[in-house]
Amino acid sequence: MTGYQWRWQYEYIDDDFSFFSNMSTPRDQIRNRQAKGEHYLLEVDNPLVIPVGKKVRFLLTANDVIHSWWVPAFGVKKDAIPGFINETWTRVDVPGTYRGQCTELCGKDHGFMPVVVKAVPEEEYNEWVAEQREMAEMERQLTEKDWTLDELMERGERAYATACASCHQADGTGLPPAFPALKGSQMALEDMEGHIDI
Ligand SMILES: [Cu+2]
Repeated sequence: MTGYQWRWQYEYIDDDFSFFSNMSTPRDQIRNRQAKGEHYLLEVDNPLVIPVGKKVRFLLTANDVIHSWWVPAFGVKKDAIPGFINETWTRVDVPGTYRGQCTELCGKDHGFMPVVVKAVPEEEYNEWVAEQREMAEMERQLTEKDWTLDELMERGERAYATACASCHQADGTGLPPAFPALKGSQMALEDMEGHIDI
């Protein structure tokens, strides 16, 4: 797994697929415009899924600053450090949903990159892995498809909303001075190659 500001990426090295796990608590709950849910700040779009009754080995690193992967119920708390690979393991015997958090202060949204692990019976796990592999294969084939502008914009909006909007804001105005506005910036309007590269 890889820590990012501010999300986790889970890579199933032997099975050729990976995904990002983003906090899914609605912004309206955080800003007190809506009642807080049962798993406030401890819920994600894509949980890590592991089989029960088996030792599961984790390799941890990070892509920007030091994070730390912590699930109290597993007794696991391990730093994820750029340029290093740490390892740890767990064995979960009771199926269920387990929750944790990043536990190394890693910047503005440190409190917004929770960990959710779903431990499921092995058969269910194998089915899930097969599905994920199929989806990853489909995604690889999509790179050969001719996209319409509407399709691209829809995908772009989804990616922006989950990966970029927490700093750059939905309307691109950013949070200066730490996160300058994209809207109207030289990077967005003039340096197209540099923009795409980032
Ligand atoms: Cu972190």
